[in-house]
Amino acid sequence: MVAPQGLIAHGRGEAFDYVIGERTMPAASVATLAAAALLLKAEWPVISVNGNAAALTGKEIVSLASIVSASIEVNLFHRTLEREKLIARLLKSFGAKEVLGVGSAASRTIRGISSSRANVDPNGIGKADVVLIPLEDGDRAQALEHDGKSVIAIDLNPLSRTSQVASVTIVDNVVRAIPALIRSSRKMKELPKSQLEKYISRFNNERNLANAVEQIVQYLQGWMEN
Ligand code: PTJ
Repeated sequence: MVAPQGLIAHGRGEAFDYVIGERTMPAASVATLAAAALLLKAEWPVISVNGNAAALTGKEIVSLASIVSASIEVNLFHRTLEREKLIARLLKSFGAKEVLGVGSAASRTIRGISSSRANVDPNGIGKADVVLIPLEDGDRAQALEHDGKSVIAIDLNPLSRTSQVASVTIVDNVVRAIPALIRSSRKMKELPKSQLEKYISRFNNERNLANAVEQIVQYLQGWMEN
């Protein structure tokens, strides 16, 4: 399921996890509330799954999708039909009823994406208004935002292109971020849309990313002093 390059991506993530102290920073918790509100308020929320996300949090992604009524779509950078099928099979084994984006189902092309991540399912990411993209860096987040969608990114690197252009970036490890999103979504599920809107409108991704970097610096300063 995981591309060989996924192992390098994993190591890149681990390096950042060490400098954030392998814990959920306050900035990530703030972003999680905005992300849960966005998912719950969305008309067509979609969770995009790549090899790393499936291997690390496949089970939790299926739970989250059911709580926020999101579709699940496989979308790979290193696309092969074999990997798509393996990932879809894993997600189905965790209870997903439908997994979009496999093979010829990914028949719509999003403009501005240079990789095969541009190919999406017209019934999934193609028509989504909110897309959750865990664990990736690249040009897709910007292209999806240009296509009128709100992107929620989960990325340990607050400086990545994806982190910088998403509507909401959760700077945390997916293995902590998805369970936290599940907890928040469960608590916020019954809130009226006006209340959800407040969580969204009060959130500023640029400011929150600056807070995340500040919290990393504080953590490292504390570490050097001890
Ligand atoms: O399965 P595929 O074919 O779609 O390929 C997926 C990978 C991950 C190989 C592909 O998207 C890729 O090469 O990603 P990058 O460009 O290495 O970016 C991965 C991003 O995820 C980096 O910014 C890492 O910091 C971040 N990251 C890595 N591990 C984690 C993570 N973020 C959150 N949690 C992690 N566990």
